[in-house]
Amino acid sequence: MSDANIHSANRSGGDSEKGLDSMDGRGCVIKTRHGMLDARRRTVLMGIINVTPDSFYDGGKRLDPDRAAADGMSMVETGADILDIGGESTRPGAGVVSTEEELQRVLPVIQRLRRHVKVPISIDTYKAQVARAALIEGADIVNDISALRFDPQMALLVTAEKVPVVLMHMQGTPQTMQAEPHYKDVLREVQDFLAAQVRFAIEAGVDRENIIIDPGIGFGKTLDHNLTLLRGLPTLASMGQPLLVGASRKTFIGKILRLEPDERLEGSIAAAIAAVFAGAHIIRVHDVNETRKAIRVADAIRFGVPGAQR
Ligand code: 7PJ
Repeated sequence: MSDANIHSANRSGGDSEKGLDSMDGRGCVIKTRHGMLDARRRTVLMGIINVTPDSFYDGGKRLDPDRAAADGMSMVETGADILDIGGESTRPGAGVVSTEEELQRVLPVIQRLRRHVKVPISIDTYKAQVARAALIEGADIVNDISALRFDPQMALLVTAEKVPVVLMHMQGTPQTMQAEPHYKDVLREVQDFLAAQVRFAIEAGVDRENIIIDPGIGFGKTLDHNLTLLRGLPTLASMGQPLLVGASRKTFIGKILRLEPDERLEGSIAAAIAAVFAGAHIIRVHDVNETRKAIRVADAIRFGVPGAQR
């Protein structure tokens, strides 16, 4: 593996610097077919590319695969460590897309990106057939919002392919999830769900080090549920798996600020930084350039700047 493929801060730190680091290194390093993601001393940033007509923020912008791939390349130039490609909107109430349609949307984008970028690519799908085709075209990570529940073939696929998989919590389905989200203890229930799905994945043959967990901000959650989960991230980080958080431009930010998706950048950055300090390892965002700058400062506060004067 070449140095260019190692997405890490490459920095050695003494024990005295462990203060804000919730992890002892366990669950912080993810190996992919296109290099290693090392979140021990820097936050890993995932850029979102939705190839859909109806995603709530970037829907319709990237149906042209050349445009989608160009956007992905500029995300990498401005600091994306992973590109997450999705072909079906999972916004509340969105319609289901056929496998054929989803494939036609995502594959040309993955093919183009694979020729031009070295960073790992993740495929945002709960369909094993879509994930399989994406992996063949050079994708590296499966991002399954159903945490291996919607397609029984998915666990077999990620086991056979030995690729990292994101297990995300969701109450209900994208069609029903916002109807009446209900929990007795949202943090406890999300943690129990993720622990159960991690166990299920391991029993199916997935390596523990390939399992990334995600509380699924906005997926069957009220404003209060989302805030409780973000506040409770240290509990989820303590499960010992890499922790991914996606809050970018979501409705809960709109509810706090009374702003539409295109006006939620500052709120999204605040949520990203709060997640970073609460122990998230990977942050999934629409706005890579802006979020990367904020996270660089947050990471410098957490870990120091390599080579900085005392
Ligand atoms: C998430 C996702 C998330 C993971 C979406 C949106 C809705 N995958 N896919 N986590 N959200 N792992 O981008 O707002 O939070 S689609």
